[in-house]
Amino acid sequence: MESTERTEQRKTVLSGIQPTSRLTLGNYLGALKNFVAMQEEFDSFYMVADMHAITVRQEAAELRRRSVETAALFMACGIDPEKSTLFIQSSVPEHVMLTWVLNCNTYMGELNRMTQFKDKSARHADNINAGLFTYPVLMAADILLYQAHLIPVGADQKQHVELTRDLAERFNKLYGNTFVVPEPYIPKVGARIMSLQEPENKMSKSDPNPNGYIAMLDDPDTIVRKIKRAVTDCEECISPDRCCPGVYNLLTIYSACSGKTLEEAAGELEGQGYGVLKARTADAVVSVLEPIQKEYARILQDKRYLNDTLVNGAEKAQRRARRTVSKVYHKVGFDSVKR
Ligand code: ATP
Ligand code: LTN
Repeated sequence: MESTERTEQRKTVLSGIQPTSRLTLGNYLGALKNFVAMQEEFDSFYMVADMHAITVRQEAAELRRRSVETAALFMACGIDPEKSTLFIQSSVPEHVMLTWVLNCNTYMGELNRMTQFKDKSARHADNINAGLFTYPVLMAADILLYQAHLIPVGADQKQHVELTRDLAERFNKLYGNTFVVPEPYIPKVGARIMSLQEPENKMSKSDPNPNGYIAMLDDPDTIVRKIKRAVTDCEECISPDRCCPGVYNLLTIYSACSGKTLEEAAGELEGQGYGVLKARTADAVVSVLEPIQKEYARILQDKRYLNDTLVNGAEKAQRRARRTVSKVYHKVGFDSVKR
């Protein structure tokens, strides 16, 4: 096993999603869908980022349940544990071991510039904790531990991957070549799905208004209803340029879920009115999500298989992570005692 891993020639992909709430269509189109496609070509590591989740208060029993459910949803979308390494972040302690070293090589000014920190601290003003501030460093550790080349994420995470690149380059310069410098992989269509109610904001699983997002587990009637109610913000204009954010968002969703390009989708719907756009979009979304929901229900019934899969995933991930941590701990001088 070790030797096949060492001779692995393919590039490595890593990404994660926080189990903070029920995942949305934005998480699917911006991230998960690409995870599935990329596992065919790359050596892929996908994790449920439960350590990231506690930057905002979580109830322990709920976090535990959601972490496993999120892993089941990854599998239902097509993440195949035979092809990818699927694991829960907290089950690989090396993430924390590398984080400390990276923390000591990150400047306060760099973290102060992170827009997600500014947004989240405004939304959770009663709990602006140090973890929320240093969260991008934990994310950098997630990536650098696995020597990942490509990071599939939505547009909002680009800044964090750029920070990771800076930290990798800084460390490599100071201590000699240690980390692969990663690149973000951001899809052309679907990198920023917007709220159905306020199309100038990102569709978010923590939106207090459930009509703003489509949860991946919403039933077909709910999906149809939410899309029917979506804000359309201009006269009858269906066009692949972004003149009207609400309409453009629906067109993007239709395109990403039907496999058509934006131009093909706009051409097909031109002159047809928003009723038709909404009906086609709802049909396309239901036909993507319904099979995932059935598979999710099936996987969740076999808790033992699910747990075994996550144990295997953690062991496989840890083998890779340990190699990087040993290298780093040696370089910074943390191996003074020889056992
Ligand atoms: P929250 O909104 O609660 O902060 P989130 O929905 O952004 O959370 P994350 O776990 O932070 O969820 O994101 C997981 C992945 O999904 C990231 O790669 C992120 O870029 C992507 N993503 C999240 N929302 C969208 C969206 N609306 N459009 C496209 N990609 C998205
Ligand atoms: N911070 C990410 C989730 C995440 C992640 C990662 C994504 C945690 N670790 C490593 C890519 C690579 C977010 O979406 N909020």
